[in-house]
Amino acid sequence: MAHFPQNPGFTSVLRLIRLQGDIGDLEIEGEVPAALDGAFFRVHPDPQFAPKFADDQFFNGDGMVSQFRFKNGRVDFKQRYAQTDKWKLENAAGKALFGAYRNPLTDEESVKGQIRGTANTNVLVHAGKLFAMKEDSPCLIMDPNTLETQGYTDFDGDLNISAFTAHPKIDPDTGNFCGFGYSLAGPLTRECAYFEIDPEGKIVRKASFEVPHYTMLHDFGITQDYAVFNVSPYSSDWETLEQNRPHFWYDRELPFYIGVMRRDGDGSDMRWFRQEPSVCGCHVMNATQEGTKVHLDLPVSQTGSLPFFPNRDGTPYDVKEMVTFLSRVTVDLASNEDVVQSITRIGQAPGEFPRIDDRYAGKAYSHGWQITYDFSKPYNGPAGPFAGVINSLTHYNLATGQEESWWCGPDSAFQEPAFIPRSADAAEGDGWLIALVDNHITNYSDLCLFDALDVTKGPICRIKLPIRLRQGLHGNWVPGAKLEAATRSKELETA
Ligand code: V55
Ligand code: FE
Repeated sequence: MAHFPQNPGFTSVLRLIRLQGDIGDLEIEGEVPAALDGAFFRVHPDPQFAPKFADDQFFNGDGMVSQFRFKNGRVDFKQRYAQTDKWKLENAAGKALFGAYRNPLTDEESVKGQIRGTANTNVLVHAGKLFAMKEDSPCLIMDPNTLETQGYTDFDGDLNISAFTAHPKIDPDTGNFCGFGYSLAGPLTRECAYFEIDPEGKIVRKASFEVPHYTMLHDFGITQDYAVFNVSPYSSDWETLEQNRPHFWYDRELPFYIGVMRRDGDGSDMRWFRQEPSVCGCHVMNATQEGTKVHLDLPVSQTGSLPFFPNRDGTPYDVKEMVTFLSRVTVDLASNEDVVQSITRIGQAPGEFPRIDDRYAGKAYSHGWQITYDFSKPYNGPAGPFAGVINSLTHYNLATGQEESWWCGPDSAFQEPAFIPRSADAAEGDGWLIALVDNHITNYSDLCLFDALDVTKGPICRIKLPIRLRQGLHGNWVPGAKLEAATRSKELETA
């Protein structure tokens, strides 16, 4: 029955995994620090059934959530599908019912109007729940200990919006989960919302705004006072959806914008600062405020950086222009002109998947990390998308401008890292970086721990899986105390 497309999106390095299960006491090379108590969660797209269209986008796969639980020097692995409404409907039917990425026109009649989300983009524990997130749909709740799915939530009716972010920020001072939603009035619309959820799970702030053009509003930054957005020249239209072409196209004639609004307002103060000729941004490292200035630090390319969202006019991308360099984009709220003040390169090693010590979200900070492309190094693995290019881990000391990298060797590629503080009150950057290193020759993944401020010495230990996980998107570390609190509150609920 299962005939998956025989093309680079589903074969070789991108072959599907679809494995749910548990492996206790994973094999370890080196020593896992005994004091490390918590879990690393991450997610990858992994279509449950052969897609309706052979050219289906990587971003359309059902979310498969992995949990690596660390305690007493031992690591246990657990992996489950995020059982979205889509997953359940298709599971019952035994086949795909939903069509192309972000295109409801391609769905079967039987599922028209159902939530199309795949929960495949990010996972993070907040208010005792695991939030499994996709930017086109509400927040899916899972149990952070068992990975059982509870279902979509509207936060007791207080967050009645059709789409939730996949790139929240946790305010280190309030513990609030800061997020947004876009395309809220239906496909291709400009309506957006900003919201905050307190540590108990209550909605405490809500604001609305509009983007200058419909776009993929993928990530953002917070500062103490502001929410800071980046709008790239990605957009779409009904003709594109009717013809079932890739949902997003890139039009470099459109401006790039930075949007700044107060976090404590209703959104009516939102200001959009234009940058022409446009550049392209996506993921955010951090945002900071300095007097009347607001900085957004993010990898920036000169043109679209996602090859499966093509140029609107059909011309091929210039590969050199697609490379992303860590940059600081600055706007000045005191200026009367709605233009970006400056874009300055702050990192030399090209890369993506920016991370920080999350205790410094929105604050002046010195340390950032990305997985990076060292084009000078050889690669032994098979050709194809995501193959062998993200081969290094780079630490950027933004205070000194120094950078240090570690190359993972010719057989492997990195997935997104996350930072783990050594202790709750450790200095900024004092701790570990955790990242999957996928070996494309042996087809095993190692979860590696690095000394965050000295990545050059390579992993201090490798936690070895007997399989290779599929290329994923995002994930986060959660301390053990939060997982235990989640267990206790669940026991109370069911007592
Ligand atoms: C991104 C990823 C998505 C998506 C939209 O990295 C944008 C960008 C995994 O899904 O739906
Ligand atoms: Fe992302």
